[in-house]
Amino acid sequence: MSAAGGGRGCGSPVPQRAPWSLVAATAAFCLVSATSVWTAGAAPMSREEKQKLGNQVLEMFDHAYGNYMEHAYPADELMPLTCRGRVRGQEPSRGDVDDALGKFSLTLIDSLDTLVVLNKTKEFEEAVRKVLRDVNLDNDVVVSVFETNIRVLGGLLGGHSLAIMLKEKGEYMQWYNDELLQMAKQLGYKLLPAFNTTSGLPYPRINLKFGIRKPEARTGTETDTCTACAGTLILEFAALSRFTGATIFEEYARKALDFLWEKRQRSSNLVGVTINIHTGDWVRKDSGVGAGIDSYYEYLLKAYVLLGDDSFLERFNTHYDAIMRYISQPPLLLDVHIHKPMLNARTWMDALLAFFPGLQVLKGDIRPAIETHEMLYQVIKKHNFLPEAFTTDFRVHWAQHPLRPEFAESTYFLYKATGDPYYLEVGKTLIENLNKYARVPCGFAAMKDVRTGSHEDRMDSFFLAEMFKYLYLLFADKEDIIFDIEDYIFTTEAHLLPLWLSTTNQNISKKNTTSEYTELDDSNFDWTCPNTQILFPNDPLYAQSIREPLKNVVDKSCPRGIIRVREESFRSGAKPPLRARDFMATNPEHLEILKKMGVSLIHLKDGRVQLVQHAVQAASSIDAEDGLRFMQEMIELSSQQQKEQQLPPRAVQIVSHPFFGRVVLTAGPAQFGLDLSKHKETRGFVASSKPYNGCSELTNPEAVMGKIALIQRGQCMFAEKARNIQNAGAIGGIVIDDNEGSSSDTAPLFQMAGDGKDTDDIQIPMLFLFSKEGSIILDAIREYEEVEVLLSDKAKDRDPDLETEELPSSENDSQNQSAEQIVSSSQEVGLVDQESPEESSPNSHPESSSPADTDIAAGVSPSEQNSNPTENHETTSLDGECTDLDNQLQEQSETEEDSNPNVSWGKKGQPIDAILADWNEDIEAFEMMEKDEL
Ligand code: DMJ
Repeated sequence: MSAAGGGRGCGSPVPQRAPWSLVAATAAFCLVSATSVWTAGAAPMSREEKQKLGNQVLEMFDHAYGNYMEHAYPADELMPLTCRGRVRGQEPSRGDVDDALGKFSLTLIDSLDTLVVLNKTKEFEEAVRKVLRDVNLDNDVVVSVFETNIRVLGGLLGGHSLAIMLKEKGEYMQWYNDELLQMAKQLGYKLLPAFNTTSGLPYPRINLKFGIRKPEARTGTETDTCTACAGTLILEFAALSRFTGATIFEEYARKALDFLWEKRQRSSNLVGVTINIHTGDWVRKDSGVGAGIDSYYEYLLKAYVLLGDDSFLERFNTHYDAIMRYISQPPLLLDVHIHKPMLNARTWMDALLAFFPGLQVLKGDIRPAIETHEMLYQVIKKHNFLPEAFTTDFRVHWAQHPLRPEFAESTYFLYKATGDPYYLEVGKTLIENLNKYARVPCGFAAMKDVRTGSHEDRMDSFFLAEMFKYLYLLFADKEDIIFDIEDYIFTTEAHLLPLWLSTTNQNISKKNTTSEYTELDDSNFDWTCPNTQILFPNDPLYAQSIREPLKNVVDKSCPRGIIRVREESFRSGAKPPLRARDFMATNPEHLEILKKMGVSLIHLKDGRVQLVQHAVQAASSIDAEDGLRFMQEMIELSSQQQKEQQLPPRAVQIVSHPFFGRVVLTAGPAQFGLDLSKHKETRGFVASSKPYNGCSELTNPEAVMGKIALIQRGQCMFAEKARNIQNAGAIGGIVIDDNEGSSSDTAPLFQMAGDGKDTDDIQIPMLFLFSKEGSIILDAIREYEEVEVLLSDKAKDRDPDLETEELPSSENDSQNQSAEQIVSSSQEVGLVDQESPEESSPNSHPESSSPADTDIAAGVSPSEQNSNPTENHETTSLDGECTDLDNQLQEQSETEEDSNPNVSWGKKGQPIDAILADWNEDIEAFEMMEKDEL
């Protein structure tokens, strides 16, 4: 293989019409050739250490998969906090995320080929039998076409690919007769009605039983889909066609890709995030490499690798050129507008883009891959995980982390390309963090908030499909895997498809494939697959030398202005457009500019000011676009300001046996009482107050004295409850929602407001839990009587090997914590009035902040002052030097590590057996909870 790759001369242009086999081999060559060339830099990792880490990955997989099989199967996913299956319709809806669940044992199917990669052949054989016996693909459920394709169709095809490989080897799967493939075909036919549009772009959702059109289908009225949703089909559909000889699947997927290509914005060569499936108009005209677009690019390049079709490479290269020109601002990747690509469309990045360095490795463009990966790693080091979204100055924008695998994926590819042991150390950190912060007795729980360390009752199937594969492969040597991984390509869900498919059943009609491409000069191809054997031996410290200047890019970053306008956009001497952060409602010049941009200012009765844009009233189309951007900035600015006025969420950590700090509940803060971000945390046993609503003097003061009182929400002010329990001697209070079934997974958190009077007399900390989280504590009391909790702004580490029972309480801690508050100023906590919480706007998904086209309105603060939110922090301007805040941020990041003292809830020197015994007890406890129907 390497001879083929070397012979091609990867650094030189790709031959005009390369035979597929060379193409595939060369791409694979890019990934493997450098592993042996490392000679200096980060200390090499011994084979023993690598094996140890590989074994750790196996044990973690067993923990996740074993708990799914034992407590959730045949449900689609495991709910690791309540240790039961997630069955659609039986849990409160989580919106779009639930569209992946089709009552088809999703996690089992998504895990099939992981079992083989991890050398669990026997388990694979059993799993395949279970799929064939139990899985029904004909349920009356509306599912996402995209998710069903990548997870279920991909999972079945990956399983089939490895089943036939094993069968051929002669030991396992001898009974196998393409049954998974038959299921895949059945599913493929079920998805086809989604393509019944004039554009050929698929509807985003389909009913597995009733398809699209029938009234029972409850879908088919959608008009929009995301680019990735329509553009991430070709690998699975082509594999299905080539495995079965039924050409229709590949034809449909090609048609959708052709349409997207035709619709690219012709001057920028970028695509938007969402598109109208009937008209082909771009609905969202922002463009990046993360949410909504990501795997469209991935599939263009991989379709070329798998199918050997040059048109896919040409398209990919055209887009890649545009990405590197407009979106890539190393080490950042920032969304831009497709029509005005010099303008950034956002001030934050989403976690999905972490796959991009891996794709760049496949492309052969190693330098920017190293840079972006390094930046992402620093964000991870700061927060233990990659938050769903983070700002250009590396603050948390959206704090959730559903155990996404993209960063591990890129780490694996970068290690393969560079052979730099640094990436093994990165992988080791990922393993440690997963075990330390996400591991719960019944699996691994997604992070609800990376800042507090609180969990969400969720373990997505991609965690098993992807994370364990990439982590295991990172540490594995060739002989650790029972087949040659280089004979396969990874789908976006890390399912394995054999490269030999490219020569099988090639008679697919390509009549729709456009032949009209942008003229490409050869320099486009220079980036394709450089010969890493030439690159790295000459400079074995290559990767390190690229990382070095970025060493402190996250910690030393200055908070930035809202959106950067590139110099080019006003190079001609024209005035830079008015930025939202500079806008002053008292400045006549600014008002004049607003008018030109078609933006009018409305003074509302309550003193607030509203901005409305009517694009048609703008002086010119350029002014209209400036106005649109201004409005988007203003919307972002005002939501940022709102967030900054809100208190961050808090954590309630159950620290007594058998939880030992491993279960962390997301809690809403109070606007009164002890501020947990400024003071050390409060730890104590819990006791229910009587009366339970806490609305009058307690009748059981002896029970709550010195304890944390549990009070039910409702019937009086939060402050009144706090006073009553404080008078009874409680050291803290937890208000539990009386609205049965409510949960922080499905409802936006809020903060408890005071009673409109002076609340300085309330000295104890008060936190709010939704009913589901509250029940976990109430059930624990029923089961164990003595339940101790920790109320804090951030969960403490829970490494069972450490023994400290005492909590950190140095002055440093409180200083660090207040610095943290500044860092975490963009929170997703809504405001509440005293009695009935005002529903705050739900957490916005990275995909959901959509720039409107016209007639958009933004509310701004009543102040007629400069609206720059950074002024709140006396901080810096766009490119200014770091000021006080930066120093605080730096101090904070330096001391944060010191103040992270690995406090454990385990007993001194607890042997592994004891820990396992504890965990078994935990599982039993959770089973009890399950019976109680949390
Ligand atoms: C996976 O399901 C796939 O990788 C998809 O392309 C996007 N990301 C999720 C996991 O984060």
